[in-house]
Order: sequence, then structure tokens, then C-alpha cells
Amino acid sequence: MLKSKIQKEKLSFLSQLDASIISFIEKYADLCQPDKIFIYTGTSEDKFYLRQKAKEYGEEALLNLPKHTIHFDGYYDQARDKLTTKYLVSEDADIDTALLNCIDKNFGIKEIMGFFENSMQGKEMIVGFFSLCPPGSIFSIPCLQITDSFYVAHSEDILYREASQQVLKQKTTIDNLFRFVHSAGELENNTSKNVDKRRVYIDLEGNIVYSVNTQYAGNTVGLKKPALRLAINKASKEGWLAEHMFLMEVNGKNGRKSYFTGAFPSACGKTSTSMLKGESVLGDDIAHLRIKNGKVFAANVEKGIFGIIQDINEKDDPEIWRVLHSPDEEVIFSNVLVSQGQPFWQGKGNIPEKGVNFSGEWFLGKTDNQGNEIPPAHKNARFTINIASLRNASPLFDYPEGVEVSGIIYGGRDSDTSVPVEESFSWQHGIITKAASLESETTAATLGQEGVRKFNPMSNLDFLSVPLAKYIENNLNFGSRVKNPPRIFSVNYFLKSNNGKYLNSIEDKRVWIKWMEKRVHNEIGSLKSPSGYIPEYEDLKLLFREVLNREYSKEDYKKQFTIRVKENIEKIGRILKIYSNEIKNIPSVVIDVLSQQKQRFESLKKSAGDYVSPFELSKE
Ligand code: OXD
Ligand code: MN
Repeated sequence: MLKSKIQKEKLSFLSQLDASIISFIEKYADLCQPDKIFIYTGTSEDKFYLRQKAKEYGEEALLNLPKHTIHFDGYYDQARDKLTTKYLVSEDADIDTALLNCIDKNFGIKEIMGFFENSMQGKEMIVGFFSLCPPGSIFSIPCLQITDSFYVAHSEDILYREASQQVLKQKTTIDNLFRFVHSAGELENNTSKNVDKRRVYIDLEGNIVYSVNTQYAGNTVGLKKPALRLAINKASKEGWLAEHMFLMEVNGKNGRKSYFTGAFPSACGKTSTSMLKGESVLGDDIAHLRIKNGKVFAANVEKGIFGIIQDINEKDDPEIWRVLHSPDEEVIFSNVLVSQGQPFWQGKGNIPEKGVNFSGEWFLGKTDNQGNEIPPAHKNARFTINIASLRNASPLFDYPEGVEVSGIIYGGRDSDTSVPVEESFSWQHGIITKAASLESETTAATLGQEGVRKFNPMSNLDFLSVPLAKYIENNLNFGSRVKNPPRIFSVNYFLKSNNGKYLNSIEDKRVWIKWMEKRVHNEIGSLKSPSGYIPEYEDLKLLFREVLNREYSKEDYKKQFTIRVKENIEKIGRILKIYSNEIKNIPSVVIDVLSQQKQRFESLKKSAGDYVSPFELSKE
């Protein structure tokens, strides 16, 4: 059956694949009934074909610049759908389902196979092999993607390393592949019509993720968030970490280079931190961390960026801006406004009053069925680019061996509690009080209400595939296996004053990163707060001048680094409540370390009150 649908040139490639892989492809070809099957092997002809078909089928359209295209997702298919993303769990499976959104496996499989049945009639099925992390190293995990969307395959080709030759060379069998099966389902105006039947179902035992009746990349591009869930489960069994983290290179004195990872919930400054002026980026979203020779190394899972475009501007994001305006660099814009062949997004400036957007023909004041005004571009509109297009890409972004990690940064949207930057006392203290205690206000990257404070440990809660207690234990154990684990920091870019104004400017993060860089090299002192080490005024004053050429006043320092004792006690109360009452089997050290921190805040409250100036703290 396959032979009759596959292009002749690919038959020899296909015949070299392990029989188990061929039967997997056959199974879905049989079920989905595509008219044709396109085997993608990464040749220049194949690359051309992917891009050509994405346009021919109307999933993408050319913009004015030659390598730029626009893709629209359906009006109600603009973000990750947490509600219908579920783990398939059979009654006798050895899977602890605490906190996970689950569905009975037999029921779920039957339901989703029903949606796949004949879903590719009149379409082409694309089959491709890609790798999480660069191929050919301990970090790499080979993957198989089956999809009927050329946009999904095109995105995957920008975002991940093609791996068909690796799969042949290593005689990979189906059991060694992470597998992703996707169908956009029935289409209307080139977008998934039946979003009420949108499903993302995850089979941890089989390492397979199925998604159907959706096109939004966070639900469909298998190697992105679907693979993160499979990777967390695999990492948990094998003793490494799969994290929702950027990876960046920070420049220090005399050409010194240090590597930091950072975990932030979606749309909380993760991409912009990884791209800070003066530093270099290796990846902006997902990193795998492993221990090698007694040290922690990390590799970027991706080779591209699927970034939020809202508020990207020439001043704050010059390099992304350049790529988004360059005729030589490939870009897929999604869910922006298009007018006269040009893309527009909120925060770009001078948005036209009409054009085409994710609602079709758009004009200022247009409302949807519920009477809500439709913005020109969706808040979660995106750009998809190659990291290699960026001049600030680190030369090591594609290095198979990964880079040694000196520091890990946790950040979230926190308007009233933590200081702009702080180092934890130890790995254990950092994992418990910063990573596992992270809270953040919700954003447009997921469907649902925005601005609600949510518990989001390690910024990875959306993707956890093992119980939270086990995941925290894995993190604690990971650091305890190395002599000098990376330092753990927290940052908060969203701190506000009483009148609701942000206390920091966008570029202050360039100073915080330099402070962290000096800390990991033991070059700078600190003050001891109940929750960690914070910068001293004199050091920041010098850094502000050096990095931003700006005077930094004692007054600003005091406002930003005042210890908000009251809010911190409240926060620990919220977190303790969750860990004591809601999460089973939590290691007792989590409760102990949180309680000790609470006591430190309470004794500070007794001696100094609810708000304590940093000038009152003692040196480390
Ligand atoms: C992303 C997300 O797209 O986390 O990175 O939603
Ligand atoms: Mn993300």
C-alpha cells in the first residue's frame, strides 16, 4: 500500500528503515487514508517541496519579502489547549497520575483513532525524522513525525535538526523513537474546522503523542511541547532533567564565557532574556540537562525559535527585528495582521486599520460572535525563525556535547513579592524555594483567563508527566550528584510599586545577568535576606554605569530591593499549603526548608516590620 502512495525516489530510503518503523507508518497511512505520502529526508528538493506545498495548500501565503510567509490558525485555535491535552492511562499501568490530566486509555485511543479515520483523504501525509538536541550525542533523542500539515512540517524543519540519516545509521527501531501523529482534521478556510473535537493525547508507555483537529504549533509540532512531556518522563527514569528553559552564553571579563539556563512561564521574558544585548543565545525554550564528568551540561533541544511577536520592537529586540525584516532570512509569521503583503503586530507601531488576520478580513472595531472586539493581531501571534539567522547566536548552539551550566534562573510574573534578582543559599534551597515555589500570573500563551496568579513549579507544570513530588525529588537528587552544582537564582521583571507602575525598566535585566555572572565566579559580595543573597548597592551602581551607562540611585535600589516581608510570608503560606495538603509523597525536606524560610521572615518581621530596606540587611 505504501509503495503506491510514496514518491519512487524515496522507496530505497524507506526499504532501509527498520520493519517496525515501516509498519508504524503503514498503520497510520491505512487509518488516515492520505492520497499521497511524502517522506521528508532533508534534501534541498525536499525542503523546497515542503515550503511549496505549504503555499499550494493555502496553509501559508507569501508576504512581500521572499522568504517570509504568513500562517493563520483558526479563531479558536490560537494557543495551547490544556483542557483537552490528556495522558492515556490504562487501569493497570504503572503510572502515578497525581496532578495529571488523564483519560482512560482504551476510551481515549478509541476516540482519537475515530478522529484520525480517513482524516487525510484528499491530503498528503508527511513523514519526517527529527532529533531533539543535536544528533550524534548523549543528548539526542530521535523522533518520528507524521502529519498532514505542511505548515507543521515546515515549522518542524526550521525548529529541529533533521535526522533521517541518523535513524538509518543507528538502525533505530520504532521503540527508540518518540512518535508524533497529527492531523489538522477537516479544514475550513485552511484552518481546522472541528476545534470542539481538538485532542492532544499522550501515551507515555508507547512514547507517542497524538493530536487532531488543531494546527496551533504548541499542540501540533511534536518535537515542541508534546516531546517535552515524553522527555520529562524519560529523564525521570534515566536521571537527567528535561526543562522549560532557555540556554544562553554570558560574557564576563577577559573574554570569559559562562552558560546559564532559565525557566520562565510562557510570555514572561524568557526569549528576551536569552537574547540580551551583549550576550549570545543558544536556545529560548527547552533544554536538556545531563551530568557528564561530574558537571552539569545542557544542550538546546531546538535549532529555531517559535517566539511571541507582540511588543517586538527595534529598540528592545534589534536582532529579532532585523531578522523579521530581512529578505535573506526565513520567517513564518503566524496570526499577525497582514496588510499589503506586510506583517503587523501589537507593539510594532502604526498598525493599519484594515487587513487580513486570524478572523479573516479585519477592520478596526470588528467584533466576534460574543461581541468582543477583535485585535489586529493575536496576543499570542508568533514568529518562527532559525537560530542561525541571528547574529547573536552562540557558535555553540549546535554543539552536540552541550555546554557546562554555571547558573539556573527562575522567573515569573510577580507584581508584589520577590526582589528583581536574588541567589539562593544552595542547590537544595534554590530548587525548593525558587524553582518549586514559582508562581506567575497567567498569559495569552494558553487558552483561558489572563493575569491570575498561578502556582507553576519550575515553569514546567503544564508539561509534567510524572507526579510533582517525584519531579522535585529528581531535581534535588540531580544537583546532589555533583560537587559544585550550578548556582540557582530568581529574577522578577514585573515588580510594581503601590501605584501599579513597574519598578524596573526593560533593560535592567542586562545588569542582573552581569551580577549573576560575577556571583558564579565568586567575584562579588552580597547581602543576606531571609530568602537568599541580594546585590549590594555599590556593586549595582557600578554595573548600571558599565552596562547601561546610567546612574542608579539609592532611591531606586531601595524601592526595588526592599524586602516585602508580608507578601513573602503570605507566599510561603500559599506554597506550604499546597505542598502539605495537596501533593502526596512530597519529600519532607521541602516542608522543612520552606518552614525555615518562613521563620526567617517572621523573625525579620518582629525586628524590622513588614517592609525592610536592603540597607538594613547584613553582608553575606
Ligand atoms: C511556548 C509556550 O510556545 O511555552 O514556548 O507556550
Ligand atoms: Mn515555552
